[in-house]
Amino acid sequence: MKENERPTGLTRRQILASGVAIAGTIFLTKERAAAATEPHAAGFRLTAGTRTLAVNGKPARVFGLVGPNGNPGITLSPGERFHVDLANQAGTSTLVHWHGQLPPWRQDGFPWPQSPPIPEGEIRSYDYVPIAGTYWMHSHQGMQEQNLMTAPLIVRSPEDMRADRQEVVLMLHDFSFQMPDELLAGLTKSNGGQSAMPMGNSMNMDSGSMDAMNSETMGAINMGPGPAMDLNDIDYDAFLANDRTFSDPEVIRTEPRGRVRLRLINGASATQFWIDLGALSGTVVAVDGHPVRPARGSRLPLAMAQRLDVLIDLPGNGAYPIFAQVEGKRARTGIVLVASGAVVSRLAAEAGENAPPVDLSLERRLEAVIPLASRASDVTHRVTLAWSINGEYWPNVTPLLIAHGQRVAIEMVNHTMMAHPMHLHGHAFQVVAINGAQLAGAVRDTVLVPPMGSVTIAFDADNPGRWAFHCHNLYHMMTGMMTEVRYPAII
Ligand SMILES: [Cu+2]
Repeated sequence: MKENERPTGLTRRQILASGVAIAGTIFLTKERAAAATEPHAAGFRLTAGTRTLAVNGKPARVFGLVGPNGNPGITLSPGERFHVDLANQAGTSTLVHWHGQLPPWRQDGFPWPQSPPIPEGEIRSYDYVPIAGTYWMHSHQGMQEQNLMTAPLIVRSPEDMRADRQEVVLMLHDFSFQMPDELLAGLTKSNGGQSAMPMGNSMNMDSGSMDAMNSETMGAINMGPGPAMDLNDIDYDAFLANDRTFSDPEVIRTEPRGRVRLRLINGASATQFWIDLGALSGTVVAVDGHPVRPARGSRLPLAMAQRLDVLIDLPGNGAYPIFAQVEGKRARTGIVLVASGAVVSRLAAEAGENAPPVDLSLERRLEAVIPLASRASDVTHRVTLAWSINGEYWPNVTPLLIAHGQRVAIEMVNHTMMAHPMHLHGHAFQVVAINGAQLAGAVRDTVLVPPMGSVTIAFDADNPGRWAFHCHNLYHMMTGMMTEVRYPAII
């Protein structure tokens, strides 16, 4: 393990005093908070550009989103507006979505005719009141997300500032040296007489035809009795944690018995992970930025686009790897928390056995700290998921029309043997039923709908406009698994 570019042997207070910045690590102090809440006449500068990473010893040209301090993304202090000037220097048009945030719809970063992509060389300004928590940003233009046009978007709460915990952001990616359109073409081409994923047609993808899929290419695993379940559309070259593979992981210095808030972001395009805290145990305190009642665990499922905030109190003066293992595979990535002075031994790039499919075991245990107000739904939309939504493929879709002020429920019924992480733009919803069993679950923005199962979400229609509602598997979205939720404002 190389860590020669990392400061060593410093205590947390020495680091604070020296002003040394450690990548991926932010220490909170009252002074810093005060400085950061001064008004900004101009917006924060966020630059969409390109950069070169070393992946498996080879150079890889990727996109990036770099904030005002030269680090990926944006971190806002309590009370700060999301006042951002997004400069496009990516060499191509782009548009960035502030995933999970609740801006007016024209600022959402989705390529509607009313909010088209930003041409190369131009700047677009955004200004809205953000909601606190662990969020992220990603291009919603073409398949740029796969080429790492993604970054953290952290909005701190006053409680975060008071907590005096070391914040560690861990952002996950899947990486291929192939271009995304080649990966997509590989998925959608004919596969032994069966189309792996139909494009823009009404092919019936019921469980029978799914069972007949080629299990080698689709990564299907047999779950014992019953039909095979499909995982991992793409065979990636690497999995990245904060842009690094597990052969050369980011090493984050902590104090002995340090107190950490781990902000986990699954920014992967088509990969779900199990977060494995190794020898540590953690307490989940927020999902998708929204607080939940504390839930303890050391192995935590993380679907595409979801986030987890986990409090970890280090038990001593050691080196503590945080693993993220790909579902259905032995491949893993991660970072290492290292208390001062501890020796880091080399970590195996693969786990001993395949991880199981990411499931809803954690989702069922979650309970929002601030649930929706108690109220019956005014309308329930039932949508079927089958690589399409209600049998329609984006952009040839019929919008789900709702009305401003309604309590809306959406029951999503999955007719495939693959789980789909469904994301609604511009709203926080509560998970209110899983496979027909009611619960008062988490408030969040992305939820996994299990194979052949169902999930019902509820939300208040309080942010009128046009909102994308889609599967967050990039390849499923690109082949049409997206629709629109639309309602005009009551004036
Ligand atoms: Cu999907």
